[in-house]
Amino acid sequence: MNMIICVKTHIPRRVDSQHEFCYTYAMENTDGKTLTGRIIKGVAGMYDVHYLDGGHSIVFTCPARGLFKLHGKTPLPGDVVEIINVDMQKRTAFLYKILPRVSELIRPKAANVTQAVVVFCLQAPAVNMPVLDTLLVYLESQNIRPILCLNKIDLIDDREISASQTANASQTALHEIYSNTGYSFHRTSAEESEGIEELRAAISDGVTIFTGASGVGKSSLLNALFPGLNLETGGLSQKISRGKNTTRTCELFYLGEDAGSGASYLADSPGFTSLEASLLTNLPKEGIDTYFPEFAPFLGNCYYNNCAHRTEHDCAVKDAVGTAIHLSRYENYLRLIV
Ligand SMILES: Nc1nc2c(ncn2[C@@H]2O[C@H](COP(=O)(O)OP(=O)(O)O)[C@@H](O)[C@H]2O)c(=O)[nH]1
Ligand SMILES: [Mg+2]
Ligand SMILES: [Zn+2]
Repeated sequence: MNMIICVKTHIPRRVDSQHEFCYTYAMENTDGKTLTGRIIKGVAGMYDVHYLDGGHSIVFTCPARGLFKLHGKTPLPGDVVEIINVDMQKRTAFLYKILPRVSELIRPKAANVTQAVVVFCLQAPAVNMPVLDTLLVYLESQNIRPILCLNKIDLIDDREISASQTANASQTALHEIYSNTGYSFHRTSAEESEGIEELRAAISDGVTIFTGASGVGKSSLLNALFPGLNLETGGLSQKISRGKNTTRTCELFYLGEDAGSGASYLADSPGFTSLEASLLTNLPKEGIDTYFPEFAPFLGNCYYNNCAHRTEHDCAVKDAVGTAIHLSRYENYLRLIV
């Protein structure tokens, strides 16, 4: 029988906690096997770990309480983990090790998110451009690829669009604002099943999260994309889960495995109400300009090496505003640096 002497040597030399720790967690690794899976859900120290056994999905319920607290690390949905003491009958195991993270999101708390579908709409609620750009910068800073999704296009009245002159009021203008960012731009209606196939095709392997303000239709879109999910819509689930204090983490849904590529997972997220404030405090203070992809061709060409692209003369970024860089994006950049 193969004994795991847990991580005794790594923990602080406090006799009490060490004893308690080892009593609780120095378990026998009954079959000597370590499996690698992905955390899809975590509630109160218990984690659901998804494991693929030759294409067959198994979810193990794993305790981890104590282990990661001692190491100052909390397991998150999306974490790739090693589990031991695997009981195939009971579907239980023990969370043993968190593998290094590629990215970490704070809202909702999730690890290794590879791309984010950023959902917004023109009405009910109307998109807030500074908040949208703040979110995009935040995702860029976390190494998460944004995918833009304008939802509720069924509500857009064509006659109004042609009459409208303001950037916020027309989908064409919105598309234009992001045309040089390289972000893919989808138009959808969860209500009338428009653009759903195209959006589904954009969801690749890895962890894809749906984010955006409350009420834009994230859960509705996920239900339209994957009818088996049965997520609650209309803000109901948010209110309930907030009461239970579970809004800060999320649950991943396993979508399947593509031949040749890895497994893919989806995550819904509760709507944010004060996203701008919470993200701003977590934004890096430097290099904001590098998180605007359309600035990239101009960044080395300013007169000053440390140009903030504000009041400096001979600024290549400012020169590109109105052509390669949309004014709306530049203005929101300025908001973030002052
Ligand atoms: N007209 C219209 N309403 C939608 C669409 N998508 C979602 N909704 C409605 O918008 C409200 C919020 O949707 P929900 O999916 O809960 O938004 P979430 O908070 O982003 O998850 C619900 O009443 C939905 O029925 C859409 O494409 N068109
Ligand atoms: Mg929702
Ligand atoms: Zn400049």
